[in-house]
Amino acid sequence: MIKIHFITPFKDMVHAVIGESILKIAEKKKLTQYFVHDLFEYADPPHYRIDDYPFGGGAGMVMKPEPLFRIFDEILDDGISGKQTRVIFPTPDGKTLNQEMSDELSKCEQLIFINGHYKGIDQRVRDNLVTDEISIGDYVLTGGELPALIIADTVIRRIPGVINTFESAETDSFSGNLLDHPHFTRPEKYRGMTTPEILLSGHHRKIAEWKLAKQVEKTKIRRPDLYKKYLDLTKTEK
Ligand code: 6GU
Repeated sequence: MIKIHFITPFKDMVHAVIGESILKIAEKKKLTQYFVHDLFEYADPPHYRIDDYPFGGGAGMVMKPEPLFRIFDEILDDGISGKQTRVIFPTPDGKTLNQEMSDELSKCEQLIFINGHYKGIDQRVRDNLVTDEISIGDYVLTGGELPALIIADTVIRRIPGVINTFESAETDSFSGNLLDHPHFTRPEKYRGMTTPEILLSGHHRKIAEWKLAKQVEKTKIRRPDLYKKYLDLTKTEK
């Protein structure tokens, strides 16, 4: 069972996401266990500040180191430090997330997400506690909760048993460097719009060929970068 911690000043935001849908089912199935740590509980009275002005000046506040170090003292006190643990800091200046990174993280015993804020977190936390700095793309968000939850979601769905058929996760976009093919379900004809004949033919080999052709066609148009990877890979396989 993988333990996933979220350290956050906005715990309701985290609970809202982990308390629904597949992430919740994963916990019910005892494949995951979630811990949400409220950063404010580790700040000093009487003001319980978690951020402060940056030394040297500049715009924006910086998250203070003490509450974060205290939470880590506590997590490590629980005797879980020896296990395979990764400490993830979602940040726009991190390495861009991809499927390979999610797959690797899904094999860890414990993940700790530090949900920070764009303008920063004291560098000593990054230097001494964080193992992985991950960005979810080239755009700016208001805080670390959404990216942490997105990263966690991509990791959790790769844990065997979380998604009903492992095949379903295997055949999604990005596995094999191809995007997914189109899908159709009943009704066969709707408001004059039809389903491709081939999918109704029952001819398994031809259907598989059609799906692959559609995947290749879509990838070539939408993601030339992935298409190149796909070509290079199929070349080396041959
Ligand atoms: Cl991981 N955090 C924030 N705050 N903004 C981002 C991001 C992460 N990745 C892209 N933009």
